[in-house]
Amino acid sequence: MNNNDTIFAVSSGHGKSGVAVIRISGNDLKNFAEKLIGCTPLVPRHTYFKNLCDETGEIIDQCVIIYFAAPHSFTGTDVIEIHSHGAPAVINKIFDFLKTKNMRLATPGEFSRRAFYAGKMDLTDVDGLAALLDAETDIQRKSALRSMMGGDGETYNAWRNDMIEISAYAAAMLDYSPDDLPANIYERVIEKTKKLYSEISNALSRYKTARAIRGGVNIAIIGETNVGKSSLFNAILGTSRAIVSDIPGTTRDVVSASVDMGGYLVNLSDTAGLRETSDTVEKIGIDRTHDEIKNADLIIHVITPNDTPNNVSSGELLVINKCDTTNTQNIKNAIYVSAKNNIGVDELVKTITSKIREITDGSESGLMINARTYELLKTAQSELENAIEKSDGDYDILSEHVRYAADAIGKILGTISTADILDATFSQLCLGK
Ligand SMILES: Nc1nc2c(ncn2[C@@H]2O[C@H](COP(=O)(O)OP(=O)(O)O)[C@@H](O)[C@H]2O)c(=O)[nH]1
Ligand SMILES: [Mg+2]
Repeated sequence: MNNNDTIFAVSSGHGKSGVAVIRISGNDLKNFAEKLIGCTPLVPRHTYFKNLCDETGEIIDQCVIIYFAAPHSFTGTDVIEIHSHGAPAVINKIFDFLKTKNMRLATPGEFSRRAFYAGKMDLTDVDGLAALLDAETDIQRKSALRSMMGGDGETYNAWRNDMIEISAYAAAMLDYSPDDLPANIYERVIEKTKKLYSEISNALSRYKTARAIRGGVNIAIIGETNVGKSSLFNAILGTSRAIVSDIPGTTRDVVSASVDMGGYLVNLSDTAGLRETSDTVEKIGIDRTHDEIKNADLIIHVITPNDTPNNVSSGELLVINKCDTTNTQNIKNAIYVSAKNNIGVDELVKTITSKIREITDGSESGLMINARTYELLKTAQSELENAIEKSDGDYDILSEHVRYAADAIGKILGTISTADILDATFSQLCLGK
């Protein structure tokens, strides 16, 4: 990959569409843009409606063309955007034409990589962009957008600057004899380090919820056989995904589906009913149910009006199904529904949504932590802990550990980067980004 190459790709979606946006990035595209548009001098960021012609003068398509002069572009290089009709034949013809101009197809994420090198984005912005392109629900959109627009980068930069300051300050203390230093200076530096430690620990404790927003909240429907778990699963989804029958032990495997509940992406699972069984296959299903329970962020525990809620753990949402078979609704904190007759299901979905809101605790406004940033934050946290626990008045040790912590944050931002980190981050992105 050469940063001096002129690259191009379709930046809009793939497949047939009304309009396709083809983006070109290169070091000096002014002359090419002038020829393409047939106008000198060009006004950058101005839209030109033109017949786009190939080198023989044949019209390829009617297009809107925009020229962005460096550094005021997505990549920081010169950029041309061609808005053509979205037909594959048009796009292919434009690509063929561009290839004759010594340009090549971009690799996935290559435009963003250029933006990163030009200082237009840090790695947390790139993570945010990747998450935004994947966003399926409104909450995911918000959380990703915040990260992409630099909200996360700001927090990380502030932490890193504080760490560099503490480390440099501690190192400077070494040059003075203790008698020349103000009283309590060591304690004051430690206090600052502790504050950073607690802020990072706080962010880390939200990882599970941040992950739930990004990957979806795991919700499992559990209960004994025949209480109506599969019926409820179908009623929530509004489709007949799981098999419903009055034969106990019908559901033997976990059936999962993704559903948008109040803007949250939910991975809803219907499980095998919990009971003693000698059936080998059903036993495997019940083991899987137990795994599902472990993984769940929220459990919906279903019983019927004939059952007593003995085995319901705290934190589980108690649902009493088959409410059509009883006139009494006297169990507190339970939600009465009839999956079969679609009674109370909307209420249940509302309750689930507010539970999710409680679990995620407004995490969409916090740092968007992914697997990469999680590991590096853990490193920063443990280095700060070392600084607090192990320095014992020794400025050298204090300075060193806090500097390691600053390095970890630098890696999150990409200020300190290795080829591996960059490759992993940019490869999340698709072609044309
Ligand atoms: N009366 C009544 N029967 C229901 C209701 N929901 C489910 N059932 C019946 O209960 C039986 C077991 O349902 P199913 O969803 O397979 O239960 P699961 O074993 O817990 O998954 C089926 O015969 C359903 O038709 C309900 O709300 N009212
Ligand atoms: Mg079932």
